[in-house]
Amino acid sequence: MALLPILHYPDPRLHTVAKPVAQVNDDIRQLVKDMAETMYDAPGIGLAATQVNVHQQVIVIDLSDERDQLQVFINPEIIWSSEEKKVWQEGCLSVPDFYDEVLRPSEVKVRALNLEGKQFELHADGLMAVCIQHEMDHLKGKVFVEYLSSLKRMRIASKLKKKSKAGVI
Ligand code: K1U
Ligand code: ZN
Repeated sequence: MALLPILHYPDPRLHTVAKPVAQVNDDIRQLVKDMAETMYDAPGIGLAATQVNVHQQVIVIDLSDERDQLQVFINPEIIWSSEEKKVWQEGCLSVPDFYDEVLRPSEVKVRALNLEGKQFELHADGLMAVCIQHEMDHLKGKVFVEYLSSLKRMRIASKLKKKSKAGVI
């Protein structure tokens, strides 16, 4: 297992669009193990492969208090979104120490492959729906700060560049 370095906004590599996984093999299973270790260590509740500079459609999520309920989504697609929308306070391991509100569909149905390459569907609401949409945005090259005003985004980018120069992140 290995801890993978997490890219920080405004790193342009965060805007890379991830490619579908052609085959769920041992390399992908190793990537998932490393991503899970990285997410637990951060700590976070989700992580997309894009954030560790791997541009394949892989997401890990664990919302459990005990940190023992890992959920893996390979080649995820949202096949239904609710009309109803809800605002949630979001954070991001690629935007450390910033949290802000984002409006998204309150429920989604996602189709994906599991670690055995088998297709499954999940109906998600609450934080799970938010987290799936946030992580799927990463796979499309979108960071949650892009939902905020350009002024907020510029301030965040400038603060993170300073922190990065100072070696704080
Ligand atoms: O994608 C990421 O960077 C992970 C991100 C997921 C997320 C959080 C909140 C709303 C939407 C998506 C995080 O995990 S940020 C850290 C965080 O929320 C957290 C960390 C420790 C304990 C509980 C939450
Ligand atoms: Zn994120």
